[in-house]
Amino acid sequence: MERTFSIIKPDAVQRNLIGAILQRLENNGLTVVAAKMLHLSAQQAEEFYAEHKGRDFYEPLVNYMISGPIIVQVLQGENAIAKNREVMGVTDPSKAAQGTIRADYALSVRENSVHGSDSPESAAREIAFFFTDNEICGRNA
Ligand code: RTP
Ligand code: MG
Repeated sequence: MERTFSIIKPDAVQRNLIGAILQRLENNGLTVVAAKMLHLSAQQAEEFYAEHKGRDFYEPLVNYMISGPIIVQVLQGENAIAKNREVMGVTDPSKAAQGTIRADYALSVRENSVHGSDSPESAAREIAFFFTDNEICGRNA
């Protein structure tokens, strides 16, 4: 069992897609073991995406991520990190495989509906960024 960190981003929350996205994740063997809704501050968004600081898309990305509430969650399952990325589809929805969340729901490369950790190291960092151990309800991964 593995854990990964997932965000349902502002564009999806705003369009009432929380349920549709969770359905996709759950249908693919991912179980929600922690979740909350919050509205990021600019400082939190800048820190969360610090790895992209200096890239041309960094500032618009931060502004988008603070444009409305998001759902942050911990998903657990077999190969959860790779499975979540597979169900999400690639960053650019026009290049995402058919049937993926981004192909079906994302609006643009930036407003792409979901986030998923890309490695065990980023999953650990991102989970700890938003959750304490006792907020995570699954069995130990
Ligand atoms: P994420 O981290 O959100 O799961 O997405 P990702 O790995 O597929 O994409 P990443 O390269 O980490 O970029 C983080 C987020 O920045 C926005 N972005 N905009 N060219 C652009 O305008 C651009 N490129 C990336 C997206 O919201 C992307 O998910
Ligand atoms: Mg990424």
